[in-house]
Amino acid sequence: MPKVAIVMGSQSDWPTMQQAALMLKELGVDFTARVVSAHRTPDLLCEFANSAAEQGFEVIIAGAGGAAHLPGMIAAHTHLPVLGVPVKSKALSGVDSLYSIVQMPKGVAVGTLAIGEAGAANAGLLAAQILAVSDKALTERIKAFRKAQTDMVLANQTLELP
Ligand code: RP5
Repeated sequence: MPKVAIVMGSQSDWPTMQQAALMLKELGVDFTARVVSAHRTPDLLCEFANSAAEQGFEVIIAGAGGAAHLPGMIAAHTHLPVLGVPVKSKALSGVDSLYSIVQMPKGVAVGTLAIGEAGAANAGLLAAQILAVSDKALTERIKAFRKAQTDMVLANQTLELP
């Protein structure tokens, strides 16, 4: 049973949210991904969030754009940690999504990542880091990922003028 659920408000969020999925795959963390819309499928949202812990999920990644209620509404229905990804919107470039997700009132927490693909990838990474607190093998895989990243930067110091 996967411990991470990736949910998003629309199919159109998948090009962004697949970065979370790719990161989890790279780190060897099982996940499920599905579309759950706060305003188009509100009953599904409640059903999913209310039963997420019973289903065995331990972390939820929720991405949405525009008036992005999804992460906050999911967090309102579950005690599981929710990581919110502001998807870049057409009208306001994701600043609307960011403000909608990040400004949670006191008492219900959403951990908000950066706008767009970097935020989605880091949501996957952070979900893995949360699970790694009680998973030594995953901790080692995350350390190896970080070391490979560091080694790549150190190995490429070529800074040529055109
Ligand atoms: C939000 O509205 C979704 O998360 C998406 O980012 C945005 C636009 O959705 P579509 O009109 O592309 O389905 O609910």
